[in-house]
Amino acid sequence: MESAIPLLQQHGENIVVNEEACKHLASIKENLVIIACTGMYRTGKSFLLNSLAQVEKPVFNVGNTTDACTKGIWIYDTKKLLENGGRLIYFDSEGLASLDQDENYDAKIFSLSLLLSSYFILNTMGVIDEGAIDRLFLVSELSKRILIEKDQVENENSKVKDGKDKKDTDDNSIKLARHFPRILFCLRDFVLSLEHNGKPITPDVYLENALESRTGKGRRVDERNETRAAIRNLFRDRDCYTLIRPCNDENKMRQGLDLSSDLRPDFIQQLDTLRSRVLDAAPLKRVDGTNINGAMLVSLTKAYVNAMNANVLPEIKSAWNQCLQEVCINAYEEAFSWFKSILKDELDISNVASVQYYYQQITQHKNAVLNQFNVSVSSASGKSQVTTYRKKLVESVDEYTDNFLKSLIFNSKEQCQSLAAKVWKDAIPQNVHTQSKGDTADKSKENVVEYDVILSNYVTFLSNYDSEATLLCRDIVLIEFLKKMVLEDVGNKFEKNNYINTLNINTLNAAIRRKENDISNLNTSLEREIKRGKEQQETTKKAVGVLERRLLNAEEQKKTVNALLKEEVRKREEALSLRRDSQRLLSEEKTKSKGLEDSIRSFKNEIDNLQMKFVHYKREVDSLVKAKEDEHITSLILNDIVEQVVLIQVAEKSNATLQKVKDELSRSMDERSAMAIKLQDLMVKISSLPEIYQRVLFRSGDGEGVGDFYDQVADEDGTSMFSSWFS
Ligand SMILES: Nc1nc2c(ncn2[C@@H]2O[C@H](COP(=O)(O)OP(=O)(O)OP(=O)(O)O)[C@@H](O)[C@H]2O)c(=O)[nH]1
Ligand SMILES: [Mg+2]
Repeated sequence: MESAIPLLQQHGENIVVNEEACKHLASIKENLVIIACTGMYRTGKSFLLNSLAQVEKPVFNVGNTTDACTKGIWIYDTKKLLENGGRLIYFDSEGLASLDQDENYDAKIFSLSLLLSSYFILNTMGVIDEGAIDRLFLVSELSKRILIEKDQVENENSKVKDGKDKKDTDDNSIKLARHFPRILFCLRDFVLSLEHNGKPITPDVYLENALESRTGKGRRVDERNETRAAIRNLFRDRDCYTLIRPCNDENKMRQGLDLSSDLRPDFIQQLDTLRSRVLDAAPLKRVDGTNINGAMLVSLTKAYVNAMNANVLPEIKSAWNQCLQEVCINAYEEAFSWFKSILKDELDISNVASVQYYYQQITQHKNAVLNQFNVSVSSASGKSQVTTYRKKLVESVDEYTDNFLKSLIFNSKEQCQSLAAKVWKDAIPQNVHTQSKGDTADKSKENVVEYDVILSNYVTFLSNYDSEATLLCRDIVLIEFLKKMVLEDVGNKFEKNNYINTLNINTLNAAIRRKENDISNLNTSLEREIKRGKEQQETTKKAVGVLERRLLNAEEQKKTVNALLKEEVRKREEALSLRRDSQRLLSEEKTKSKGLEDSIRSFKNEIDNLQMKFVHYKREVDSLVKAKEDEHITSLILNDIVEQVVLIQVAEKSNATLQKVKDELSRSMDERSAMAIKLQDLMVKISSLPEIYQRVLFRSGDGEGVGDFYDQVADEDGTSMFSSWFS
């Protein structure tokens, strides 16, 4: 807000509330601190408020003529929040006792400033003398001009009759005081030193002194004392502050003071002090213990103004109740219209699939709307109006919810019904039967075919309908529709046309008979199939039995073959071992036999030589003996003989060795024969094996180059030897 705007203006006999100001105020959600300034006209009230508001450019008009400048009540929203959280708003009011206003109007403006503010600055010029008290006579009127509640009027009347007017007015003032704001007496152009009985006093003390009843008699004295008492009774929290003249230059004062350049430094200092005092002391605006926000202030203002315009006394409680009611109504309407808009925005026949889904959604929105209402009326929580309107909101929401659902159902039904009609028309050919012509047989054929066609058409209809129908009433409309249309359709097709029905029945009967024959044939062939199947089953069973037995045998055979295989492997290993032994023995025997034969041959030769020598020597000995008797020769011969004997002995010895070798050879031959017999047995056993084992037994590939056994034997010893062994 760049400048102050009028809140209340005089319009003829009435006071008018400015809607622009109301709109602005109603937008203020924060609690308010309202500082109002009132007092005699042309006493620098607007100037003071501009100074307090610390604005570069004056926001309240300041006049420099004798004509009253401010008319009605103006407001300026500083948009600042004080430490107590209140948004600071200044009220500037029209001066009292101006030439162009009557006492009644002044009283109304004065009363409204009081009733609407939380901090009330009463601006007066100079000291609080008798004249100043006279000028404040309106205060003494307040208790008669403002009611706390209606019953008070009746009480007032009865009490006046009882002669208790004075005392009861004071009592009423005391009650009224609870609803009145803190007051600051701002004494302008105050030049005197504050002293009492020669001692310096504070402005507050000065005020209290000034408000004390004066002694003396007479109507004027009583009236002033009455005003003093009214001030004391109505304003329990009182402050007083003095300000010097802002400027010594009369011309400047007359032309209007410039807040930035014309003011005396002392005045500026006093203003600063006053500002901080006021802002520290200014409380939140409260009524009946409740903080007031912008909308509530508007409501109260209107209530008071309406009462005044109706020439009835403004009634605080009634205005407050009205205010609460309006707050609740506004909160109710705001919340309810939000609820309605949410429903309209979020729920329609395209997304509400079922009533259950609808109520689930509603529950969420309902909680939100109640929450919103509670926040809006939080400042008035606990008041009966809040409870009433919360209940009303719940009822309205429920009613709207039900109606909204009804409208959804209605719309969904309409959509489904028109859709069903359209889709039916598209999917179900009309007047099929009436169009069909031809002989009975053809018609029967046609009608038999038509069952499938009809079924297919129905399926098409259902599919098309399901894909586009809104879920909420889809099924119910479909059922209703089908009830009507299918009966009608079927009626059209099968009842209304008796001829075709008969044809259909005949055709159907024929078809049924054909089908029965078919079924009978099918049964017969089925029985045959079953029988054949059973036989096949038996055969299969047997085959399975055989296979199982074969499998068992195979298993057994497998076991036997494995055992045989193991046995044959063992035998083969044994045979191989034997073969190696035999080979080794044969080799040894061969070597031995060769040696022996050589020895025998050499011994035979030696023996032959010896025998030849012996025969020779014997012949010589015989010839010697025969020839003769020479002892010497005989001796020599004897020596030779001895020598020959020795040789013979050697030969005999050789013969013995030869015999031994022969024996050895003979024994070796015996062993070889025994070995051959063993081998022969083995070969007999081997030859009794299946050929495959023989092949396995004698196959080469063991890494030692062992070939076929027979071949090996033949290779090493020749066939003659092998044959000799096995002969
Ligand atoms: N003597 C004196 N004059 C002042 C003071 N403050 C302002 N003025 C002058 O008083 C004249 C009136 O000032 P306003 O602020 O318009 O007075 P007002 O009380 O608002 O007048 P209305 O709205 O007509 O009642 C102006 O010329 C100011 O310059 C002051 O403290 N002392
Ligand atoms: Mg003014």
